[in-house]
Amino acid sequence: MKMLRWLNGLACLGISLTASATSITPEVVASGLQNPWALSFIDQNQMLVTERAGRLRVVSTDGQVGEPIKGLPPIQAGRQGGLLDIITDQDFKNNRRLYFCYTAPEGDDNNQANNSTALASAVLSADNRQLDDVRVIFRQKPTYAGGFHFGCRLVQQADGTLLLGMGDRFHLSQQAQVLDQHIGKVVRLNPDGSVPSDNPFVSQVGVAPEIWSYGHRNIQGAVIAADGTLWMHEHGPQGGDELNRIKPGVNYGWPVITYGVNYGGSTIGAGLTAAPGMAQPAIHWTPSIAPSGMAQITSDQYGPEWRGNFLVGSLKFQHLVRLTLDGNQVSSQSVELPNLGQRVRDVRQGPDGLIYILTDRTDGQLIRLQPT
Ligand SMILES: [Ca+2]
Repeated sequence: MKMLRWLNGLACLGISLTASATSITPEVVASGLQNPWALSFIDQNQMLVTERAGRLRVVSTDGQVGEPIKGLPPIQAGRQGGLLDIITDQDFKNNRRLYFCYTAPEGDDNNQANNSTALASAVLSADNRQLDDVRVIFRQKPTYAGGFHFGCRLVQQADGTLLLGMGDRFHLSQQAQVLDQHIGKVVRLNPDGSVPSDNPFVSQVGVAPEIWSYGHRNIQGAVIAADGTLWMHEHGPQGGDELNRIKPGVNYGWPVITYGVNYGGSTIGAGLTAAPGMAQPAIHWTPSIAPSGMAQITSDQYGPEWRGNFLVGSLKFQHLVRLTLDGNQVSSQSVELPNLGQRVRDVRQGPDGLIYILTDRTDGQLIRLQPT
């Protein structure tokens, strides 16, 4: 029934559902991960995996799960918050540096009610057991006493700059349109946390210089495509989940325009779906799929039909959505792993060209997608 409604929702968008010649089989690599949130490979056979409760482990492609890595900063885990995304520096092989975002208590006191999304960098010890030189390089301002909408997806561009997508803290949605702080924003930072001189608002008085784009609700997936374009998806309220191509200085509209409605069905604001000066999404989903995690397939492992496609995890429908892009538009989408039966939290391509996903439950799994 749910699926039927979802398919009807897609039909309303006029986007065709394609049948796929490729089929994939999920292969469980590791189990027993507690609400794993993100993975990032550190070599051919090993990856870092975050657990939302505040642990970081090395997991290998043959299924070995390492002990928690020491040296994480104070993390306020609870509700949607905790240790969230992680990526390795583009020069990780030489500098062992990584970046992670998480829910940080205000100050360093973990008893503080106020918290915010923070971004830290650290160096992973040669034996993979310890984080050294841990530096908190950014904190979302203002802090807030809440447990929802931390966003927290992170990518590094070829120029080394970091892009962090955040959320609106659920109760602060109006501030996504206010530019003197970081609620509902994407920010761009140098690896040391300083502000790049070519950020779109650096010369504007009264605007937070870290801002790259704004008007976001809760960003849960980010990819830099092979052509260098940046894409992020975000949760809508009831309906109206979006995938956007992210460009500097652009207003993505939340909460002024949205294809969703309030929980319960009332309209949001004036009930607008479009307005001057506000970007339209590349695709939107009603009912919500609750996207989480996203990867572009750049390998040939799944054949030419899938090469270049995006794979988006769905928390709600417990499957993957495969998107074919045509420039700035999505030309088709299809459901993959319809019988997975687990909430998909993260989706990444490994060095072997295969896709790895994490599932969100207390006995979460690392799953490799084998082409068949
Ligand atoms: Ca939008």
